[in-house]
Amino acid sequence: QEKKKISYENKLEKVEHPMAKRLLEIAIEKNSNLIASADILSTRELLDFADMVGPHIVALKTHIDILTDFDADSTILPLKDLAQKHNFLIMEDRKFADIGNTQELQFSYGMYKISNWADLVTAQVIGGSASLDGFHNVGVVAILGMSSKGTLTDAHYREEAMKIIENQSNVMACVAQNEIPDDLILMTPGVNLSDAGDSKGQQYNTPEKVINNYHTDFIIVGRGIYKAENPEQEAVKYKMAGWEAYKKAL
Ligand code: 5IU
Repeated sequence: QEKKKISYENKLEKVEHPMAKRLLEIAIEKNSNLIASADILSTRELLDFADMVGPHIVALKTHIDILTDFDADSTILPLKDLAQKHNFLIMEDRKFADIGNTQELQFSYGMYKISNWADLVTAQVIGGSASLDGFHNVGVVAILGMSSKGTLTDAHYREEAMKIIENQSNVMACVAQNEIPDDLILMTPGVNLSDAGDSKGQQYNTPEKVINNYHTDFIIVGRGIYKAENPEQEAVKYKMAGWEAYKKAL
């Protein structure tokens, strides 16, 4: 490996977005580059999970619309408390993919009112740069490439997507399965220590592989942690694997 990975400290000097700074500061403080994906169906289990893994993660990634019992007071208020208690950001993996006006409505209205509580939101860039203009007081995590088999995010798509990402000041990070320029934060899902994939197109790599090969800043781990018999122990394992790989890649 010739090129070395840039450190979180150095990246902190390059990023502009306040949410990017906060995320990097948490990583440095906690010695963690782990984002736990909580693809969990009930509020009780989501909160228990957040409390268990909270000390070990930089962000909790939610799919708030899969909760069967969502309620702003009993889901969001305690979740925000846990985020503060354990110092992690909340990243709603909404994957906005519409025109700007519709995305703005989806962001602030309906039953989830994402703009009230999310620190980060994911968005496709398929609608073009101006479609992302309406995301205020939040960090947009733009999707550059997907981990699933047969994804349409080929090299040409990614090249055009990167032009949007680099020129859109609301974007604070991107999600991809490849290396990106040093002045952006990279997050990589499709990370698992034991499985190679699932039967629905997901493809996995180890933390070491994505950090070493793509220089990813943050690994996103779902089933590897929340399906484990002891999610807290497993979160520690991924956190340590991620941090060791980071230090080795520097
Ligand atoms: N996710 C991916 N791949 C992607 C994108 C998002 O897996 O390319 I963009 C999401 C889907 C799920 C989590 O919420 O990340 C991964 O979960 P598992 O680790 O359980 O596969």
